[in-house]
Amino acid sequence: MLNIILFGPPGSGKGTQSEKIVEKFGLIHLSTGNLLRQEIADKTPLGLEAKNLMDKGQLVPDEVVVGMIDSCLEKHPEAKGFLFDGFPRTVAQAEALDKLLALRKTAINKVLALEVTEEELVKRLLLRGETSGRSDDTDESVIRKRYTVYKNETEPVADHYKQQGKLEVIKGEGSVDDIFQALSNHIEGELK
Ligand code: B4P
Repeated sequence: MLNIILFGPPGSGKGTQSEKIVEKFGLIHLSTGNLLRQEIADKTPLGLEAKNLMDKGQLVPDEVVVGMIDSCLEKHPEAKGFLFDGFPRTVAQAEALDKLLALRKTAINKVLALEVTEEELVKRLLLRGETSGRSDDTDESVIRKRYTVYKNETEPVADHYKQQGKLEVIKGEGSVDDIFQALSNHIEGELK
C-alpha cells in the first residue's frame, strides 16, 4: 500500500495537486475539506456545526474529522493506497491516523509539504473567492486567521513526521505542472 499526505498551508495547492496525483497513481483521494463541504451541502447536523467553524477560519473538532476518515478507510478495503489532503491538521489527528493505519497493518510512506509564502497564499485565496463561492475565501481577515491557525496547530504535524523520517519539503510556487513533476518524483521514489 502507498499512503501519502499532501501537506501545506491553506491555498498552497493541495486540492489542485491532489486531483493530478490520484489520477496518475490510482490512489483514493481523502480530502477532509471536501468531505466537510459535502456535509454542509447536504445540510446535515455535522455540516451545520462545521460551517459555523469554517466560516470563522477555525478547525472542526478532531473527533469529527478522525471519524470521517475512519469510515472512509473502512469503505475502501481493497485500495492500492490513499492520498490524504488537508488531514491531519493537528498532532492529535496525526496520532489518530497513525493508529488507524496500524490497525490495518499499514502506515504513512511520505509527507509531501508544499511551501508557499503568506502573501502568495492570501493572493491565491482571494482570487479563488471571486469565483468559488466559498465563504472562507472572500474575507481577508478570515484567510489570515486560517493561516494563523495553520502556524499554531497544523505546522507541528510536519515535525511529527520529520521525527519519523517521512517529511519532504517541496517549493509550492511556480507552475502547477512543475510542482506536480516534483511531487511525482518523490512518489515514484517510494514505488521503487
Ligand atoms: P481545505 O478544503 O483543506 O482548504 P484549503 O486548505 O483552503 O485548500 P487547498 O490548500 O486545498 O487549496 P488549493 O491550494 O488547491 O479546508 C477548508 C476548511 O475546512 C479549513 O479551514 C477547516 O475549517 C476545515 N477543515 C478541513 N480539514 C480539516 C481537518 N483535518 N481538521 C479540522 N478542520 C478541517 O487552492 C488554492 C488556490 O490556489 C486555487 O484557486 C488554485 O487554483 C490556486 N493555485 C494552486 N496551485 C497554484 C500555483 N502553483 N500557482 C498559482 N495558483 C495556484
